[in-house]
Amino acid sequence: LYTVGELIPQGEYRYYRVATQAGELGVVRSLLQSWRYIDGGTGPVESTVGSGAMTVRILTPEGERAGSGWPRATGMPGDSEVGYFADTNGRGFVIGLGDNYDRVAPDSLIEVDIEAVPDGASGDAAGDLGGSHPSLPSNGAATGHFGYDDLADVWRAEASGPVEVSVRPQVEDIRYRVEVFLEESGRRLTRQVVTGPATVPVTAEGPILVRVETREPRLAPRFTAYEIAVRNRP
Ligand SMILES: [Ca+2]
Repeated sequence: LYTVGELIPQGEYRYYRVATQAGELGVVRSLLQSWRYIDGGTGPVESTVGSGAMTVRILTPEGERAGSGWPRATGMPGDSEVGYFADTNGRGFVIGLGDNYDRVAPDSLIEVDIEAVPDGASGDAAGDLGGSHPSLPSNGAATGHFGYDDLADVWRAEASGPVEVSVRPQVEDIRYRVEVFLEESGRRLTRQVVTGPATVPVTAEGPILVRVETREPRLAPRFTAYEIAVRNRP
């Protein structure tokens, strides 16, 4: 828990760096602790009923808009909002605290939690075909995560003959793309845009790469865990 500690003027922001690893989700909860500050005889004082406000900006280390966007908490003491950032490269992210439309009260709080959201055992799977990829167990399943800034994951699986690739996102109405490639040649065997659980049949001799990519709109992304499996077809 962090207390803002000062009255932040309207339109100004205070920035904080958060260290995360690839495959971790930063969760930033903002919590209002007072009513709106108004001008009194000797400076700003807390009012008795006006809505307080605080915006959390989620940014890349370069200061670009990222993650869940910029949630704004507004209302009475106790009201809160949550922002998120999914780390894909281990460089962490930046929180900006302030508000474009009002002052932010000094006793406003933010709470920062880091959750593990790996692809397979640890880390975040690369989104492109080059490099190394987490392996799916032979004729079995693994768990991955995508959404926010973690837009695509590529998995590797062995195949010898007819198999089916299945993806089952926890958020069932999330829209995403499934592509299957031959690892050796890079040839694409199939490409489908789906919503919710999907099963894609392919036939391959040798390793395949399965790429999943969230198709939610870029500035309003969502995040979900998913189960992915490549199983032999009878
Ligand atoms: Ca991922």
